[in-house]
Amino acid sequence: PAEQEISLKYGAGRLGKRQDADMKRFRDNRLGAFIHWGLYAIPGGEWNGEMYGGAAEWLKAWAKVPADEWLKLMEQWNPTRFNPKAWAKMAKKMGVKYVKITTKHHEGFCLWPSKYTQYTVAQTPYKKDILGEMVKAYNDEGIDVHFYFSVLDWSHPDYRYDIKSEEDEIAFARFLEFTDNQLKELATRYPTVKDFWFDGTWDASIKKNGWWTAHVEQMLKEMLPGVTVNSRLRADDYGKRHFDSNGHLMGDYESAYERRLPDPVKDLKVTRWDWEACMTVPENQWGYHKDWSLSYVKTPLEVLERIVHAVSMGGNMVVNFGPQPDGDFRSEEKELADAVGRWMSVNGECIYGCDYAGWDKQAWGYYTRKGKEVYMVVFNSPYSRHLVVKTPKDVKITKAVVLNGKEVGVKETARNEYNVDMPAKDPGAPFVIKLQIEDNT
Ligand code: JFZ
Repeated sequence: PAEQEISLKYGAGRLGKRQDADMKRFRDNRLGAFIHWGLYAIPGGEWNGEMYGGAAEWLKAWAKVPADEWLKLMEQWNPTRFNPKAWAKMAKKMGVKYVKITTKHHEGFCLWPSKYTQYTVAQTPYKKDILGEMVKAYNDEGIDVHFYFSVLDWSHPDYRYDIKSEEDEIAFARFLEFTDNQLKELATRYPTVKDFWFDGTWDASIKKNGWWTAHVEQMLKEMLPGVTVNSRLRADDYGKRHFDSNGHLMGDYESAYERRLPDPVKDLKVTRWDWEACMTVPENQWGYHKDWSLSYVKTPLEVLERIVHAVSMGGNMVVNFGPQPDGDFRSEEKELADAVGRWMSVNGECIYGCDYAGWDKQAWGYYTRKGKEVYMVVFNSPYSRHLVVKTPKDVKITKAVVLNGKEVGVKETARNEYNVDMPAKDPGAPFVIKLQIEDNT
């Protein structure tokens, strides 16, 4: 660390990207699915006859439902149409390489039979370890499983939003021990888990216990060598989150891009670290909500563009699903998964293992890159039928081929400027042109 930096006990443990095989796998996967599933799926945004437009997984807060009343929903947790193999096949077909599962959301209900609380799937009519069933089914399809875990826990009497008294301190210390136990339990029961994605870490109580966030990261890494942890877990000695007081990223990848993405021209700084964005399909619904007419629902095309946008800037994209209480997916989500999968099966080469290309963004779309292969992902076809490409100094284009299609013409129009032709027949959907280049930089 440079001299002007302050010394931190709980700051970034590492400078720059992790370069080991597990991190490379995380990064190369690029496309993931989020599964938000919990008791909130049962009311689906409706409480006592009233429909709430806010995020369905926050309904307990919107409708001001006391914890004990909310947790009675456990009596109704019985997803009779749940078919983990079908879930895994759906993910596989969509082309996602990993799935992030809510092991426990803010409500406190655990999808695994935790021995540290009574609020688990084991105490419902379903009884079985539903998380274990998911982990096995996804892993059997070769899909990595990541765990979402909310530290904030509305079911636990020892949780504190802030520490204002000695009593708070004692209660919260018990809570942190409970959380450690749950995390150790998850790491022990499901040793194939590749990643922990922490949430619910924004409260003053946690910011005042930055040491604990560093401890959790270390504990999980000792138990599960190679495991990755998101930046959202972390706070430093001064309660600074994601990036420490010296501006260095904590955890292995940045996880603050939520329902938004960095600007492809102005925010290129993100290409210096690993990051993962996540998105909802309606405006802001993670858990199942009965009424999707309450907000704008993104089309498959808009979802695809966000996936490509993230990868073009060296990030991952996680697309959210909120399964129904019966264990099936709503038709809109099935159709979306199909549409994304159809595109990925033709064009996945420009996503998996790809990174920021380092070329100036053009209005027709995005570049991605894998070593010497540069991909043009075209979302906006120009009337001129020429796709303008500007290459960095000493980089020449020698050939352009449509992925799973024909070669297209390339004309040099000025130094380091080219016109790449559109395919003869307009594909009518986003398409990818792979460039062969001569790189003498
Ligand atoms: C959190 C949760 O509250 C929400 O229910 C969902 O699980 C989502 C993935 O994560 O919501 C957040 C957390 C962080 C930000 C925004 C919403 N943020 O950093 O902007």
